Amino acid sequence: MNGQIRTLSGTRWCIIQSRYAYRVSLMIAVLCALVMPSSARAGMTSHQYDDGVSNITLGPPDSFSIYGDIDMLWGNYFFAAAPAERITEVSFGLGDLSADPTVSIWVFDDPDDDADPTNAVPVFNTTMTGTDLGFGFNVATIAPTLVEGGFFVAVGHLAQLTEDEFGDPDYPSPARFDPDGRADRSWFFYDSDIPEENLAGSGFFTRMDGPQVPIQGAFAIRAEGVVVPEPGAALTLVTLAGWLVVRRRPG
Ligand SMILES: [Ca+2]
Ligand SMILES: [Ca+2]
Ligand SMILES: [Ca+2]
Repeated sequence: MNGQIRTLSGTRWCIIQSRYAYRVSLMIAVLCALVMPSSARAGMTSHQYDDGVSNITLGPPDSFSIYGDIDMLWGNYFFAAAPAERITEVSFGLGDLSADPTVSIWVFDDPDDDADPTNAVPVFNTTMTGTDLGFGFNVATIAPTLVEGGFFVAVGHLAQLTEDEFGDPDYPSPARFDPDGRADRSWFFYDSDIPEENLAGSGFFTRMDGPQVPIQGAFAIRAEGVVVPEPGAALTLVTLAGWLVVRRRPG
């Protein structure tokens, strides 16, 4: 009898385990179905307007020599994948630089997402030594920086005033751009000291398709990010995981 009871008990246990295993398998399948679309969106994203051949550079005109050194900021306005991204890498092409080759890297989030960065808010900045690599890119790995909707990624450099061999004023031409890229997402700013907290207050700024721009194009500035999972998917995951734990106790 004890043996039969053990057998029956064991059989019943096996059935329960089978049902439990079936339920678990089913729930895992549902879980995967719900999470997979989110995981697919949660991959790396990249943003760029240039085609890899950015053969024109931009710098202050010689007529600016009355102002001395010119602080420059130039960048591209992008839209994050929904609902948000964390930007992890900024890469950029450069032309010739000042004797001090320091460049600054900036990420701004635009609160009204209107493709105009002049009211965008700086959310990340750092500096590094820049190099004119021709069509190659300087690469900056940055602390993951949250952006939502429209955001602006820019590079800054102080264009120092020097003289050429004829004694005429001479500025470097550090901002590399691609005349084949869309110009309506690229902007640049000039001032003696760019007010990054209030770009609209810069002494001069324009979109790269503005009337004062002789050659239009898109700056050779790219950004990479990681999509932030949607809160709804995360909540579903937690809820189902909780259900699995609760159901497991009777087994
Ligand atoms: Ca090109
Ligand atoms: Ca924004
Ligand atoms: Ca704006």
